[in-house]
Parts: sequence; C-alpha cells; structure tokens
Amino acid sequence: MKKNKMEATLFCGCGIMFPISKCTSVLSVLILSTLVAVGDGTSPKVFTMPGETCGYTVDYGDQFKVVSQQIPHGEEPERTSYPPNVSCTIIFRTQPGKRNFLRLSNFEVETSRFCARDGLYLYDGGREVSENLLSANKHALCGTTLSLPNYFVSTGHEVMIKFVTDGSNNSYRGFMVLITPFTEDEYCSGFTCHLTKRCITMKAMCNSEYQCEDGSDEPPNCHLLNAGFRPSCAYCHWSLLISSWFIIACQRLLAGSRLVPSLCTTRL
Ligand SMILES: [Ca+2]
Ligand SMILES: [Ca+2]
Repeated sequence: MKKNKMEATLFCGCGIMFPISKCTSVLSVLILSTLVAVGDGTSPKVFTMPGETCGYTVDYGDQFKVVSQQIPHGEEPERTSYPPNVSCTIIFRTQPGKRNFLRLSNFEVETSRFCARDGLYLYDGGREVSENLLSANKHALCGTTLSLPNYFVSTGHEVMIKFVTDGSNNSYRGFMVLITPFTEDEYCSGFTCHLTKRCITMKAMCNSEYQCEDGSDEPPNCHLLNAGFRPSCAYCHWSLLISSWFIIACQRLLAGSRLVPSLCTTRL
C-alpha cells in the first residue's frame, strides 16, 4: 500500500485512514464493501399492558418496549385513558450473565397515596416482593410530576413489570418502559454506550430509541454511520462527512475502552 499517492491508493481495516493529497481540486472516493448496506437499527418488540402477554415470561430478547394500552375516553375522542381494573404482570428474561437497563418515559399515572389506586411496579428479578422494587421509595410509581427520563438497572437478567389500575379516574397517558439488556464486557460485540461503557446489541443503535443514558446509541449522523456500511470490525465505526466538494473528513467513532474520537481531514 502506498501512502500519499492517489493512483491505486487503497485503504481497508479498522485503523485511522492515512492523509491523502492531490495536486488538483478533484478527489474521487470509492467505498467498496462485500457486506450488506446498513439501514437503521431494529425497533424493540412492543408489549402492551394489558395485553395477551400478561402473566407470561418473555425469554431471551435483546430489547423490549412496554407501553400502557390507550383507549378512547368516553365521549371525548381527543382524550384517551388506560383501561380500568388492570392487573398485568410480565417477566422479561434475557440471557444469563446480562443485566437490564430500563428507561421510563411518557409517564403519567393517577396520583394516589402510595400509588395504591393506579401504579407501575418495576421489580429487580422475577419475584413480586417489595424489597425487589427498583423505585427508591419501594412502592409503585405514579403521578404526573416524575422527573424524566428515569433510569433503572437490574442486578440480574430478569425484571418483572406490573401495571395496576382501578375502576375510575384513568384518563392519563400511562407509561413507556424501554428494557435494554447489556453486559459490561471490555470487548463488546455490539455497541458500547460512551458514558456508562455498557455493551448493548447493535440492533439498538440508530433505531430512534434512546437506550444509552447519554444517547450515544443515537448519534446525529446515524444516516452516515460507516458511510452506509456495516463494519467487519465490531470495535470501530466510520462515518464519512463531506462538508464541501474539496474537503473530506473522516471521523472514527470508537466503541469500548478506547473512546477518544479522532478526526482526520484532507484539504486539497
Ligand atoms: Ca385510576
Ligand atoms: Ca437506540
């Protein structure tokens, strides 16, 4: 491989691309890949509460989304409610050795003392015992002033979610919980969240769901990730940024422990 020469210049692999230069103002870049062009990530499988999964265990998923069902509110079609008299429990179990990151959003549930009327229970593990509740106050979550987003992390590979409503005053948005299994492996075969270093599935990247606390799984240049190609190396990602016809910048987005983004720019 010859550097700094345009004729038959070839670069491949996961390193930082060497500087290239040319004496004219035109530079052609051809990206070749035998791999499948990447689209967006994969949306999590959605579970509704109440729904047909209530009372069951969902095994071995890599990401889940749990939402409260919404039904028309009486004679006011512009308003919706969650259904009355719900008691729905679902256990989500990912692969042993993994843990679960839960992100709670769109939260609006009737306020009551100890959330005894309507409430969302997030359990660490598959047993419905109060000491396993992930909420700091060790009772259900309810209300409309919960500071959002709210994050919870399980200690093992199972979490149980329970949604309970009573027979009245249910005209609220309910909730949405994203469950994203993760490991803390130094050598991540998926995507490593920049801040927490948690390793999540590559399917969670660029799927329009924020599954890292810092949002690093949804970078602003998702559409340019790897210049449109999935990398053969899991530990680096290339984006090709063309700011004008004579400036080419290639930015290396690093995952794992070597998180120091670098930028190389070629000016001709
Ligand atoms: Ca209620
Ligand atoms: Ca995501």
